[in-house]
Amino acid sequence: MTNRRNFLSGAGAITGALAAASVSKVAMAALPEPVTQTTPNTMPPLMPASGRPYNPVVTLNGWTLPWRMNNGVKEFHLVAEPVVREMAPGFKANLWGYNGQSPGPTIEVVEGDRVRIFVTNKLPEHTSVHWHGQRLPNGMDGVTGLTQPAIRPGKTFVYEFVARRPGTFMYHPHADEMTQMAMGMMGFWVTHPKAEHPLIEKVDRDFVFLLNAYDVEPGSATPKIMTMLDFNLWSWNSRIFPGIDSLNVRLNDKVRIRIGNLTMTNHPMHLHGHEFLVTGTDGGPTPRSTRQYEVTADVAVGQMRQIEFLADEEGDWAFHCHKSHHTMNAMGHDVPTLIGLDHKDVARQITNLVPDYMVMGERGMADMGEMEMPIPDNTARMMTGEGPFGSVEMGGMFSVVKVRRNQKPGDYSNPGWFKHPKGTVAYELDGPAPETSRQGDAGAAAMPAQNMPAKNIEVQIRKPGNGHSGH
Ligand SMILES: [Cu+2]
Repeated sequence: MTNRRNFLSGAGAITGALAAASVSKVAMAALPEPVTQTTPNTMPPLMPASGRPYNPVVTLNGWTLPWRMNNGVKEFHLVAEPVVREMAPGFKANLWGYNGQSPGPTIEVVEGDRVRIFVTNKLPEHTSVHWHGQRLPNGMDGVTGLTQPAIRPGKTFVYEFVARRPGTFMYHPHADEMTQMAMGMMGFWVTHPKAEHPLIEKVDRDFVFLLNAYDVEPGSATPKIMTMLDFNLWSWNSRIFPGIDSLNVRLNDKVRIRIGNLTMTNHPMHLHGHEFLVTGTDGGPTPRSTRQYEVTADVAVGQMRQIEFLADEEGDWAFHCHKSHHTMNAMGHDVPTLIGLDHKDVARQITNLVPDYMVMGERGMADMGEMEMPIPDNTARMMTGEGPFGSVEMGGMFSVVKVRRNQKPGDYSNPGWFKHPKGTVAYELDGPAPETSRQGDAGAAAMPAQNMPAKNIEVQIRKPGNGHSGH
């Protein structure tokens, strides 16, 4: 896609079909200083200081890669390298990533931008970068062996193309993929529209994250790379609950959340308290005729989904994968179901595996969330996260959308727990529970009035579709 103007500009312009390695000498002499990030905190949006204006996204527990303009070309420098990622407080994993973190930094550009990305390989093996979902010259597609030679350790390649269509994309290696994705090599890419777009709404908050998964044995720190399906850590941006930041928004904000799935299974993403529309995929904005209100959207393997909703209900709303074992952290496998069983023999077996293992599961597994069971060093608790009412009993792919009246526009800080208005929290019934009566028993068709709760709570009825005008 190199046009004559770019060629004549002499800014290290590269013809798309040419192998990047053979043309990069001039550019490499002056490649942009790589920027690294090591804090796992969610970084504030990176406001564009050069190039076309846009409304930046916020990467959950991540950041956006700064760029420099070079004769009208946006230049980025990605460094593929081993990193240490704190996946949750008290639990660090040895991963591979880009620029100090896994996932790598989010790349944000504007539709029509000419983009040049330098990729330096500091891994112990070769790699490449595939720009998932992009329209680009075939030789820039990053498939090792097919469209380019592998980037050997210590080498730098240059990719260059025009970000032709706006949307939600990602990047990842197309070289020894099973290892490199199992180790955390991936990143988000957003191409913002250059002008008002009939299918792309303006939003107040725009969050992005990738779904990823690891198999890290309790007590160790390096993922097992031969695992195909049986992962034990289900993460967003290589973080697991309670290590995933909440998504903090202002009441009545229009909120967009973009999600990409680079795990080996699908994830039905479920939002409480609101309905959303799927407004885009990695194929671009969805036609309006296809949009319907949902509270769960499945994100299949290798897919991206962007959802949008009006945050018009105050509170702390759970947002999570609906596969219940994806909202748990590492646990031993092959643990039998213990509910209602005499546990003594099983306890003896488990104790052989983990000394001081607490007997779990006689009454379900909720005990695991509450009690202080000894676990090996550097292991995330299976289900945890303290909430205002006790243990949340969640791990993995779980976070909270915090909708607050007083959250300032552009403020992404955590407002703390929701303060519920009086009379709006589920409450314990005083006195003994009523006798159970079976349906069909004589005289048991209707619940006796004396068993109804004594207190009255205010019930708010909201008509479906209200509050969505202009959404
Ligand atoms: Cu899931």
